[in-house]
Amino acid sequence: MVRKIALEEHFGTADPDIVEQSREHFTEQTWPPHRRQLLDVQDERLRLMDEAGIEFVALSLLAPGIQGLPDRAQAVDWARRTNDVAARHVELRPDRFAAFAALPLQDPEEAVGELRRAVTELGFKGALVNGFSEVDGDRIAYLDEPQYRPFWAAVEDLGVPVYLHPRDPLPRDSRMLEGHPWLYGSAWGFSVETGTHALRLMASGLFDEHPGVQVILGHLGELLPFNIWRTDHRLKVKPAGIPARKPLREYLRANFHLTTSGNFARPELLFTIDEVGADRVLFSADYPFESMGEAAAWFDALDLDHEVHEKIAEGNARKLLEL
Ligand code: GRE
Ligand code: ZN
Repeated sequence: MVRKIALEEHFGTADPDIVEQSREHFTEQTWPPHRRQLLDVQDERLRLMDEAGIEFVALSLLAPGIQGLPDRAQAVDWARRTNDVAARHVELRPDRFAAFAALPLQDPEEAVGELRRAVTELGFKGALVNGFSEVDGDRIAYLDEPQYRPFWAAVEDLGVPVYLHPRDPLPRDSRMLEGHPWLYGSAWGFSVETGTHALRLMASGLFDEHPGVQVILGHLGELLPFNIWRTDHRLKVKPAGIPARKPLREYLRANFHLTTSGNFARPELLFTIDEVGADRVLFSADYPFESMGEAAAWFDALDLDHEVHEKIAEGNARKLLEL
């Protein structure tokens, strides 16, 4: 068994009642066990980690989490309370758990304050943000927008990574998916939404202004490694006013880390290593939406060079999270 660290592993809380956000991804039969697994941190989760050889996990709130709360005051309150829950779990088992903060990005100043509190007072290792934030009813805000530059400055200053985790696009913005419910969620929509958000970050010039920022993407990079060359290739013909100074592929190779969460496919992994390098690929499962056992059995059996296998299993995570 290969000793591993995992970075996209979710929990939920019943107080505040945010766990119900995940119900829509399951059937009547499959929801109760997944609800139980989201609420559990110290019991079944630790047993499954032991069985899978996952020594250490960075916990994060489920999706869309705080990003899905259009009421600012509620977003601020629930972010604090769910971060306090995560902090208590880490305090009980600091040898097995760390945490990524949930942030009320509906209010950029509050988000910076909560990130600073989480990192400097609670010892969190970064933040996990579930894509765009719903703000005051029907507005949505992406992280490349100018009101978030102070947030990114704080991220760079604190030296912690931000995990850009999927969420679904809103139905009103999704004529492309309309009438085909299977195109929503983790089967497809999550990756298109999140990969597009990541391209917006790259093109915005964010990483020219804050070259120290590191963004983590799950699911082997949300389709980007396979298409980034072509994106740059076509943008040479028509740059369309992009503020970024470099080809986007350079940011993918300098400002992103990619995890194996929910994408347990050998050719795709080898391709991703080839595209961004073995130092930027990290093991993860995506529990409890995915099985830690399945992720680990696939990963452990890979015929990778020993040094590469070890880096992806835990070495890269130790460096990135300063463990
Ligand atoms: C995820 O966290 O990636 C996830 C969900 C819901 C369903 C599937 C899935 O939040 O992978
Ligand atoms: Zn996830």
